[in-house]
Amino acid sequence: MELLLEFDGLTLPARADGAERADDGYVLTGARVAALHPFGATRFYRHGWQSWSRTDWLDLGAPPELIEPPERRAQGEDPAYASTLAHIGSGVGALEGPDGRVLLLGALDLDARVEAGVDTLCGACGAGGAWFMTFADETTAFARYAARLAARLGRRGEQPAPRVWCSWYGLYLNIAEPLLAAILPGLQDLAFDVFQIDDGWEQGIGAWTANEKFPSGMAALAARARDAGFRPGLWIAPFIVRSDTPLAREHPDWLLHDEGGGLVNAGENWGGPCYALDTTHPEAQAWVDALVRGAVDWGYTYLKLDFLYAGALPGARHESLPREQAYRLALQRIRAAVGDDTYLLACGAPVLPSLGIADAIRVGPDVAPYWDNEDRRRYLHDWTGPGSVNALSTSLQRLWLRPLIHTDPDVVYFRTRYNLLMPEEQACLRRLAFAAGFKATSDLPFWLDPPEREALQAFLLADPEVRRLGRYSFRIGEETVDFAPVLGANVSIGGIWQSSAG
Ligand code: 9PG
Repeated sequence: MELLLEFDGLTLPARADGAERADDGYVLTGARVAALHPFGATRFYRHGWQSWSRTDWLDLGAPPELIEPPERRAQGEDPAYASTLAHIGSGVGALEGPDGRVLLLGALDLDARVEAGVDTLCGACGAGGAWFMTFADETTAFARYAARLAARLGRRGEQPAPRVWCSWYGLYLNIAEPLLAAILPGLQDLAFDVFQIDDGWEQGIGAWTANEKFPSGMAALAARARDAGFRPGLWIAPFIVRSDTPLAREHPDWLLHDEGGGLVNAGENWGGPCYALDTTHPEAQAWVDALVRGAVDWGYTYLKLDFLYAGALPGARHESLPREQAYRLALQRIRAAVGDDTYLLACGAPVLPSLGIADAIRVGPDVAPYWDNEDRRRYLHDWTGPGSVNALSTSLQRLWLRPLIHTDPDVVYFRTRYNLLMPEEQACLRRLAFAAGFKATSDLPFWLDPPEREALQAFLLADPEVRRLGRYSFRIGEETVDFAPVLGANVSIGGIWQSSAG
C-alpha cells in the first residue's frame, strides 16, 4: 500500500505492506519496501555483507566501484550483487540528509538488502519482511536500529572482551608446536586472556586434525597454554572445504551445489579452489558438530570460526532454506554443540545472521604490518584485502554494533621488527582497538624491545572511557581522536580522491 511516513521535518511517500509508527521510527512490513527521498546524490551508508566486505559512506552520484577481477568478488562481497552497478548494501542502509541527520532503513529479518538511488531507498527481503526506518542524527539512528536488532536477534558480549594473543599476524602459516611453546613463557607476564592458534595447524581446510608440525597433538598444546595461564583459542573454518581434501573427494553430496548441479566455488585461498559445506545436509551437520565439539574436548574454549560466509553462499541446498537462515541455523547448531561458555569469534561472517549467537565478530578485513595495498585497493577497487587502512575504514563504520556483540577490528602492533607501519599508523590501530573495545596482537614477545613491551602491557591494562563524537571522531580517555585525516586521502568521492573530513 501507499503510505506517507512522517518524521520530524520530513515526510516521505512510501510503499510497504504495512507500517506501524513507534517512538523510535516506523516498523514496515513487506518483502519489498520503498521510500522516496529528497536528498538527491547524497552519501549512502553501504553495509558490507560479511566481516571483510567494504562498509563506508559512499557517494550515490558515482557508480559503485566493482572489485576486479570478478572472480575475487565471491570472497569479499555478497556474490548475489557483487557485480551490480546499483548501490546495494546488506541488511541495513542509510542516507545522509542535508542537515546531517540520516534516514536509516534496516532489516529486522535475514536475507535482506537495501538499495539506494538519488531519489529512492528500497529494501528487499528473501524471507519474512520486517523493517525498521528512522530519521535522526547518525549515532541515534544506528543506536535505535541496534536496539531493534537486539530485541529481534538477541545480543551477546556484555562482559568486556577478552585480550587476545593470536598467531596469525606474526607468523602467518609458519606456526609449529615448538615455536608456539617457546612463545608462551614470554607472554606470561602480559595481560592476555587468550592464546589463540590461527591457521597453519591443520592437515587441510576440511581436514581438521593436527599436521606434522604439531606432533604432540592439539590437546597437548591447549594444556600448555592453560598451564601458562591462558584460555586456549583455536582457528577453524568449518564451512569451507578445499578441493584436495578427503572430505571433498568422499562426500561431494555434503557440498553446496548450484542450480546446474556444479559445485559452488567458495573462494580461491590456500592455492586452490574451495567449496562450501551444505550445512543443511544432516551428515554435514553431524560432521560440524563433531568438529567443534572435538576442539572443545581438546581444551579450546575460544574458537575463531573463519570463512563463515561459505555457509551463506547462494546455492541449491539439501533443505531449501533462504541462505542466511541456513547459515544462522548452522551457527546455532555450533553454539549448541560447544555450549554457552565457549567463546565464538565469527570471522569472514555475514553480520546480521551472526548476532545473538557469536560472542564477537570481525568487523573489517585483515590488518597487515603495512598501511595500504594501494594497487589492489585503488585500481582493483578491492577494500577487502589485507591492509591497515582497509581494516580501519570498514571497522570504524561497524562500531554501532557494539551493544550487540564484541566488535573485533583485528590486531594492533607494537613491534617495529618486521613492520612497515609508521608510529602514527600503529597508534591509529590502537585507538581503533579502544574505540571497538577489543584488544589483540600477534607480536612475538622476543620481537619487542623493553619500551615496546611496556607499551603493549599498558595498552592491555588500559580501560579508557570511549565516546563517539562523529562519524570519524571519538573521545578516548583524555584524547580526542579524529580518523578523518588518515582516511581522507583514501576516501573516494565521485571518482576524485579528496578528504572525507568536509
Ligand atoms: C587465516 C586468516 C586469518 C585472518 C582471517 C582470514 O580474501 N582472502 O583471500 C582472504 C584470505 C585470508 C583472510 C582474509 C581474506 O584472513 O581474517 O585473521 O585467520 O584468514 O588464513
